[in-house]
Amino acid sequence: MEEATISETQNIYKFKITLFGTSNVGKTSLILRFINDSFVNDIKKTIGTNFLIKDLHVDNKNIRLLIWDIGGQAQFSNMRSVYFKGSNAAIGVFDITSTDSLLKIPKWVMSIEKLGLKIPMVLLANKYDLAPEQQIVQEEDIIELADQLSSKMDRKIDFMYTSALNGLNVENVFFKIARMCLSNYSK
Ligand SMILES: Nc1nc2c(ncn2[C@@H]2O[C@H](COP(=O)(O)OP(=O)(O)O)[C@@H](O)[C@H]2O)c(=O)[nH]1
Ligand SMILES: [Mg+2]
Repeated sequence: MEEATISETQNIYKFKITLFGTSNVGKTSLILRFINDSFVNDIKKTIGTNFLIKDLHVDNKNIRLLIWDIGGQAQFSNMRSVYFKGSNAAIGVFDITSTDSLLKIPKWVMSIEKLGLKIPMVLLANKYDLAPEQQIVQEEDIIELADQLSSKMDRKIDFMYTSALNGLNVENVFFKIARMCLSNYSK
């Protein structure tokens, strides 16, 4: 007799995770790093919206993350409600070499909030593999923004340094988000 797979015998928690942030910050690369443990140097600009699936085992629970990668259209604010609909968590990404990419984050957070989504959020300071002199966004500015958003949103919004290139913190981020979704779910 064949053994039943875990999915047949146990509950799977399904969580939709949406990534947001301006283009070129590394959203697609972070997802590919997490899903395939790979880095592609020349990925084409994400067209449309795609999602990828990753199954995790967290705190003895089976979790399926549906990770949504934003495409060109969702950069337009009128498309965002479609993109964020039903999200259980959101990950905001900026690039430590681009102040503009950090400054774009609050707009996104506000548009998620406007949709009435009280979901967990994490900010990622990506491309941390680059040489320190290439880091233009200062840590104190990141902390200040995260604090401002936290008080506005009335929940803690943390940030983490990541690199899709060398994998720094990539797994940690998704496991952290999965845990946040779980604890939100069981409330
Ligand atoms: N050095 C470095 N480059 C990265 C990293 N993540 C992405 N990139 C590069 O940044 C560019 C934009 O990445 P992409 O994933 O397409 O960004 P997206 O537009 O936010 O999806 C590409 O040339 C990637 O190779 C990273 O962590 N470190
Ligand atoms: Mg992309």
